[in-house]
Parts: sequence; C-alpha cells; structure tokens
Amino acid sequence: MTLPRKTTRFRELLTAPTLGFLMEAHNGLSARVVEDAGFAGLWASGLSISAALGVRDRNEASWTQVLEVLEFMSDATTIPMLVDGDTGYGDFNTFRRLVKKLGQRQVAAVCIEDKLFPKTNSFLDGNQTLADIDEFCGKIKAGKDSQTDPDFSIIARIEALIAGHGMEEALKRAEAYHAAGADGILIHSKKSSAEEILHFAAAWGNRAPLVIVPTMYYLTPTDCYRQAGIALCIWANHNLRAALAAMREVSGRIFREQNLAGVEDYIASVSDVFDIAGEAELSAAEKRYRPGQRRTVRAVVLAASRGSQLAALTVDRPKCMLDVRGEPLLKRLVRSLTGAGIRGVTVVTGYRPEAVTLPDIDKITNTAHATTGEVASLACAGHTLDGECVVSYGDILFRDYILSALLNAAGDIVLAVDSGTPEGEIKRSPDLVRCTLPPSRDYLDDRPVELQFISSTLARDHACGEWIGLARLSEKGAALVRTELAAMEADGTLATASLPELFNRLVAKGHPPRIVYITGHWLDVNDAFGLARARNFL
Ligand code: SPV
Ligand code: MG
Repeated sequence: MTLPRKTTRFRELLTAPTLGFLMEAHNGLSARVVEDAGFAGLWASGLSISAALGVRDRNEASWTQVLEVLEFMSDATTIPMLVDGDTGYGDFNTFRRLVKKLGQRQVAAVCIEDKLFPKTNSFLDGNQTLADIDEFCGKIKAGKDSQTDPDFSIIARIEALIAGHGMEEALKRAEAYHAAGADGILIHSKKSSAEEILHFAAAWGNRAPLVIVPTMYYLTPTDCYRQAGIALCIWANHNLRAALAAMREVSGRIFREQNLAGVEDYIASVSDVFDIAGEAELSAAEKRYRPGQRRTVRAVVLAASRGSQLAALTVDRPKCMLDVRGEPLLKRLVRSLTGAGIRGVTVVTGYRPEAVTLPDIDKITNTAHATTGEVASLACAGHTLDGECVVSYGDILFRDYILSALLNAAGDIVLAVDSGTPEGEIKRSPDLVRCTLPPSRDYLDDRPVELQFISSTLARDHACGEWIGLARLSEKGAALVRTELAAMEADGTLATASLPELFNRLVAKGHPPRIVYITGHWLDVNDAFGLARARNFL
C-alpha cells in the first residue's frame, strides 16, 4: 500500500477538526522512536538539534548542517515532519532555497518565526527583536512560491507575546501572515499559564489553523486546547531532555563504578539498537538479493515440560508460556534468538502444546513428553539439525552477549557455562560441569577449554561451573549430535536421557564440547523464585 505523500498527511493533520500532536526529535534515532510511539507527526526542533550537535540555539549550526540532520530524520521515518526553520536562516532568498531543499528531502512543512537572524531561543534573555511585518510577509510569499509540492505547508510563528508586544500586535501579525499565504499560525508564549494563548485563540477564531508549544504552560490540561480549537500541539524538546538526563545518569554511574554491570538493566539492549536501526529489513533484503551468502543459524528450543513446581500457574500452560512482565518467557527467549540473527526457531512442545501460540516459530510436539526426557524432545526436532544450530532450554533468559559469544566461539559443539553461580543459591539439580581448565581471570588467556563431565550429581567443589542450557552446534557438530541420537535410539537410552548424558557420550567418543565461560547474566525458571527473578531480570 502506498501512503499519501508526507506533505498531504501533514496538511490533513493541520486542518483536521481534532487536536493533533507533533513530538520532538533531533536525529534519525529519536525520529524513529517518535514514529514507533505512535505519533502522526514529528517536530524537528531547532533547540534540540542544536543541543544534540553541542551548540547553542542561536544559529550556530549552519542551515546546511541542520539539513543533513533533517535528511537522516526524514529517511528514518514515514510520518510527516514539521521543521523548525528558525527565521529562515536569512532573507527571503535564503528561505526559498531552504524550502526547495526541504522539499527534496520529503519534509512536509516548515515553520519560520518573525525574528531576526541569527535568532535567539524564545526562552532566553537576549535579542528578541521582531522582524518587520512586510519583510516577513515577503519571506512567506517567497517560500510559498518556491515550494514544488502543492501540499507543502509553511507555518508562520508569532513571537510578539515572547517579545512583550502584547495581544494586539500578535493578532495583527497573524492576520498579515495569513494573508501572505501562511498555512497555519504558531502562537508562542513563555508564560507558565496558557491564559494568553487561549485568549489569542479565542480572538483569532480559527481563521487559519493554530499551532502551540506548551513547554512552559505544561500544567494546562490538554482538553483546554481541544476546547479552544487548537489544530496542533507540539511537545517541543522532551526527547532531547529525556536523553540528556539518561545519558548523564549512565555516564556518571559507569564513571563511578568503572564497570557496566550496574547499568545493563536500565539501558536499551544492543539487539534493541539493531532492531531500531532496521537490521531485520537488511537480513530480509540479503536473502532476496544475496542468496546463499549469509550464515544461517537455526535454533531448537526444548519446551516440553510443564514446570510442575510452579503448581497452579502451569495448569493451563507450560512454564515457557508464563508471563514475565507482559510477555511469555518463550517470546522473550525467541526474540533473543532472532535478535542474534537466528532464522528458523523450532520449539519442541509437550505439555499443553495448544497454549504455545507464538508467531514465527515452528512447533513440533513430543507427544510422549510425560514419560521421556530432553534427548527424546531433541530427537523430535532431529531433522532440523542439518546445519549450524543453537539448542536452548525453553525456560531460560540470558543477556544478548552470551548468545553472541557462543555464536562467535570456535568449536563444533559449544556450551555456555556459568562459572559464577552464587554459592548457596537454592536450585534444583543444576547441570554442573567439570572442564579441562577452570575459568581464567586472564583476559589474554585464550586456551581452548573442553568439557570432561557434566552431571547434576557432580560435587560443587569439583565443578568449574554450571551449564546454562544453551549450546551451539556447527554443521559438523549437528551431524555428530544426529549420529549420537541414532546410536541412543539403537541402544534404547534415547527415551529417558538428559542432554548432559548426550554430551557425556560425545566426550567419551572423542568429541568433547568446547566451553565458553560466562559469569551470571542469565536465569532459568523452575519455581516461583525463578519466576520472580525473571521479572526482576528485565
Ligand atoms: C524549538 O523547539 O526549537 C522551538 C520551540 O523553537 S522553543 O524552544 O520553545 O522556542
Ligand atoms: Mg526553535
């Protein structure tokens, strides 16, 4: 479906009988955040773009530098954008050139204010001298005459109230700018109450759509603007201010703690960053345009068990479908897998398979789950083990870097092992491992570590860590596992074996899995305590 042009959609927003909202953005990322939040339009704020560039809102950035930012914002989004054009960056001639350049970048509209270049932000003391009315009308006309899209809009911003010239001057200017061809009037105020704005709106009587910026009179209920017939309300700088506060907090904490662990839970994940930058689109495009060249990794998730320790919570669903802050555990796990570039997730269900309702997964049911074990479930998905593959328990959550480390590790069968499980933690039979080398504290130590033995009966004192339930198989590793599954079927051990038993057999046959050591940053859900930890983990 092709959307109407951005200019047309902005015009609709501006002229609709209902109040519309524009949200501030200052670069491609924040513009995308605004669109994702559901806003129908963007405000490309001069204050915020300047601040994000580390300069003052006084035309210190040249208009072509701002144009570069606007191009990223426009390219990153599908919603229309109203650009804060300050005073038009000069006279009518500069402004008409700006209008042309904005049109070339699919910008829907520009707002210019009736002050002098270089402008000073309206909330600052300093030169707030107003432009000559006729000169400003000429600028509006020049802009309208040079737009190439008939629906491009020019909003005239009145600074008379900011500069202390009163209501009469403001109304006189609004009338003149409207007559000169402005498609809407932005009436600005720095008062902490909306009184003068509402007074202006009543006197103006909707002769042209009115736009407001309630930064200073933010306590006014939004319904007042609806009742006053305002067309557009601009939330003018709140993403920049949010980013500033968050960046200060995170930088300060990392500086103090000289470590990242304290902030990890409060910041967006790396896969979130990849998502918002559109990695999924590129993966799809690579499939279309560069077939066969991309590494394809699949995943098998073993999620057949009920989780009977969770009692009443798992009557109608397996534990993998328990809610963890608004989403099933399994959905979060699958997102971690796909976020790492894994395509094709097969989930082996067992208990209550009908409750496993997630899009984008292949479902296989181990119908004998009540009497069989993990290896039997893996064997149900045995046909998918024909290339590089991740095998995961269905009740775990982990930080993204753990999966990245597994995917990047050398070895045909690689297990993620937590060397730092806190002593004394109550845990049902963890899969403890003994390896050829203990975890090294030396960053430069890259000697390969191999599995010697894995079992829940291993004494903690003899263990190097705990397998977290996540493994990666190379194409060759997947073939080794397939062969072993066949051997287990033949000798009758397949039905009840656990994955550790499978790994021990591989060790015995001279194919010891490689180990990637991690410390924490993962959990599994076996009981209510695990579920509570999962909720806190996010
Ligand atoms: C901006 O966001 O840059 C504006 C609005 O022009 S204000 O800062 O209120 O002047
Ligand atoms: Mg501005």
